[in-house]
Amino acid sequence: MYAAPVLALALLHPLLPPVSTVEAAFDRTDGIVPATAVSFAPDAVPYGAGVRVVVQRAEGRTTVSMTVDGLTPDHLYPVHAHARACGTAPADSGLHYQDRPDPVQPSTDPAYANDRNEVRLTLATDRQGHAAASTTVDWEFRAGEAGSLVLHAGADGQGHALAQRVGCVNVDF
Ligand SMILES: [Cu+2]
Repeated sequence: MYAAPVLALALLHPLLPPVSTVEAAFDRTDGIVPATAVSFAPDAVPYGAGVRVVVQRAEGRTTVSMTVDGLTPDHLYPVHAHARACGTAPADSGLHYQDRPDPVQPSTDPAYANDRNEVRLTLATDRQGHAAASTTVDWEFRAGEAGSLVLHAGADGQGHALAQRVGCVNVDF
């Protein structure tokens, strides 16, 4: 009698692309319970600012979408997928995740350090401090080798991300 609903679910499931979703507020790094999203610079990423991340995988491709609220108005935040989870120190999230790993790390070779081989987004906030960005790459993450999305402080005149890390969100890629 209970077989029908179970069968229906089993048939439906393969039609839906796997999704992981994170909804969190940026918090301090020294909370009693480690926060899902942390700020290293409350002037750039205020405590309580909201973040939502959706990861979709389908047919070997991965789409990462991100929205933020309550950040600095009219500002650019370069965002990358990093190898490790957020920690209490900005460097804890490690290096950039790369589909084809550059044998020389940290990677600066544009053949590897580019937006096709890495997940890179730019959050451009409006006058209310809201931004949304999305990117799709032609690959899927290797299990357990990426842990976070890191917000950098800004971009230089050439559009390169500044090294300073102002925020971090744990994501199950
Ligand atoms: Cu980065």
